[in-house]
Amino acid sequence: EISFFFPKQQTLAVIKPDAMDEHRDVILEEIRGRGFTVTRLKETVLSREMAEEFYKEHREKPFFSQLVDFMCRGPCMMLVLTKENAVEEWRALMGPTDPQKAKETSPESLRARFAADVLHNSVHGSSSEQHAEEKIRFIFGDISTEAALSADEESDV
Ligand code: RTP
Ligand code: MG
Repeated sequence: EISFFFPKQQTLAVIKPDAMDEHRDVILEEIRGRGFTVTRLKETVLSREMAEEFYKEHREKPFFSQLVDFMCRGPCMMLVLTKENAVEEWRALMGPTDPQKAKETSPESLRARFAADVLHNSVHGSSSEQHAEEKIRFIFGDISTEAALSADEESDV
């Protein structure tokens, strides 16, 4: 089993507003089926300010205001996922940003299956371990990494 070589890691996953009504449960099933442990879980409607802060790296992009509108238009599901190599594995399960590309290169991925277009693309995942730590702290406050890594499934929704 190759995962033996990877340390346990945490990543932040978000089920975006476009996927909450119809695809939330199947995405959660898929997450657990792929061996991720959901160590934190919360449903929340982001304020405009929070959405802007969450995606501040993209402030200068032409799609920024659309992205912020989209992210706070309804509830999101925020999850901390724990697994060996979680950051990379969750990005792989999501698939490429653009679902058109996802359909070509990774038809099994969540974005290939559920996303409508490059903006409304159903899921978010941290792009690095450092990014994950920062965003988990932003969304959940200062949770202890060690406690989260040893925790069993938790659902406080
Ligand atoms: P994410 O951060 O949400 O996990 O997505 P990502 O890394 O695959 O893509 P990123 O470049 O970080 O873009 C963040 C989100 O902005 C929206 N987007 N819209 N209209 C567009 O061309 C465009 N490009 C990106 C998507 O919602 C994307 O996930
Ligand atoms: Mg990104």
